[in-house]
Amino acid sequence: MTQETRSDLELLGANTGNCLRVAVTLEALGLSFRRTSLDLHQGEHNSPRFLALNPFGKVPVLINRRPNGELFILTQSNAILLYLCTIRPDVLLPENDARHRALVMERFFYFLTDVIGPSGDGFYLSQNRYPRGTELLLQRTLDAITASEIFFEDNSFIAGPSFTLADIVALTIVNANSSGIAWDRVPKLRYWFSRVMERDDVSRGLAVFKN
Ligand SMILES: N[C@@H](CCC(=O)N[C@@H](CS)C(=O)NCC(=O)O)C(=O)O
Repeated sequence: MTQETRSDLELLGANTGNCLRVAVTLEALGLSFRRTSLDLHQGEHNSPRFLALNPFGKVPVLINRRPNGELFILTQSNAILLYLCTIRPDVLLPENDARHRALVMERFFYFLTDVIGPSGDGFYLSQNRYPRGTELLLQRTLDAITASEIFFEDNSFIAGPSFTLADIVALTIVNANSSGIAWDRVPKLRYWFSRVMERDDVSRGLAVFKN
């Protein structure tokens, strides 16, 4: 494991979508954190030291060291995102505008369940050599990305006029599938993607686990 920079927050992970969502969120919230990079190919996520943190043997893991030395550990990427938003409220998730918050959650869950879900299952089938299933789930992922074109008003973000958690969830999976997207069919998505990928916090977050 490679460790960098001291802080009360430590993110253990690798260069995968579930970890990058968290890394971009930490950067977008302006939270300093220590990165611990695990080599999944070397099985570092199955070491006794890591399994003591997350018995499921999966990344990401967030460790929050409290001032009294107590450790608070979270092991699900999307729970980590929501927890981080409570540390810096109203930056990526609206606090007081119930309808805007609901819209952010609607699109946050759209990308998690309708895009990232099939994408993850397709990856699993590809690893287990089911080419037809892999192909079908990739197409389902790309179709759901294409359908997200309806979320955009002119110059807007995924869930309204500001950059939110929904944009972070969307941009990591759109980025991972960018070569398969028929960009000429989704001009609003294309314009949004070019703008979010130019953001410094997004660039820093996407680079966190590039060794
Ligand atoms: N539901 C979990 C999934 C975590 C997950 O599947 N992590 C992958 C990397 S993206 C992993 O650790 N894979 C290693 C393995 O399963 O052996 C989350 O969202 O955090």
